[in-house]
Amino acid sequence: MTPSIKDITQIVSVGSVDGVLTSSALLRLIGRDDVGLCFTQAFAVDKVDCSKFPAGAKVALVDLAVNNRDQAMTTAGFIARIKEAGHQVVAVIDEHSREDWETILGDFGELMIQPQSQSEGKYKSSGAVLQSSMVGYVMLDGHGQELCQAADAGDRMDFSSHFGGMVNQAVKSDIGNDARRVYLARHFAGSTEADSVILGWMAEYDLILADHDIIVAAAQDLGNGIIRVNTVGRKVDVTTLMNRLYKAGARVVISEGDMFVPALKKKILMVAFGTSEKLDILAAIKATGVQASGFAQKANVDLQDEAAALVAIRALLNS
Ligand SMILES: [Mn+2]
Repeated sequence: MTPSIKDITQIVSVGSVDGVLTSSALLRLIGRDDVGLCFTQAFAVDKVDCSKFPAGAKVALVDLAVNNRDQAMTTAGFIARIKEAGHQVVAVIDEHSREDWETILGDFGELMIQPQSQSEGKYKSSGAVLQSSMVGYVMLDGHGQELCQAADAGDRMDFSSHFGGMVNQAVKSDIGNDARRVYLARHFAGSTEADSVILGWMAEYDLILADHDIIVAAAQDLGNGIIRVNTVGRKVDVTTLMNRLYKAGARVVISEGDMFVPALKKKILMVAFGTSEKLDILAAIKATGVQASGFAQKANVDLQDEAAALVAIRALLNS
């Protein structure tokens, strides 16, 4: 017998707004409250504990891309561990790359919902993959459709929808806290309005936005489109703060703040150079002999190296 959506007993989802809301819509479709739900990231699936799934679980993966950096170690290993533990993957609700999933799974014969590729234009989110896979089933009601649409908008940084706005605020005020994501997905599967717990998390985010206002008001314009901010002692949603500064015209943002350094296992005061442009900031800084970590568009340097790094960045912007 072909398994139905209602047979799913475990969801493993990425913790994006798309992932949370698509999982919520999926829970609504399944319609039971004994479904396991955990959140992860594509590069962290090796940490998912399959022994905590219900016995012989029928597993749906949501918004989970194949980890291209280390396929064999992570995604393929994860799928193998799921099987070894006696579970079965029955749905891959993901828009990142159908081809990558084909490489990992071989074929999609056992899947009731198959992964798609956003590059083909139709599926730009997991919400869209779930919504379109339900055409003909007519099981997704208005509430469920709205969850999928909010998920879809969220993948384009549009959090103006009813559900997207609430989930974005509640998640981003404690970004590493997956228990919030589980609570939100379960809550909105059955309810359209936030409860007092969720309202409290959203209020925390309002405090972060207030801190952003203070930080932006005190920002220094160093010329050449370089803006310097100090985030010390403030709670920040880095992505939102940086986007705000880039939208206001910053080409490079220098951000002084406490940064967690894994090698030292503690936070130290550092300076980050960031850009939204296609510039290799990290290479430019390293070329001057200054020690830097990070990636092309975001380089972290020690406070005492800021001046030297700034010279390199000015030259890069002028070139
Ligand atoms: Mn997505």
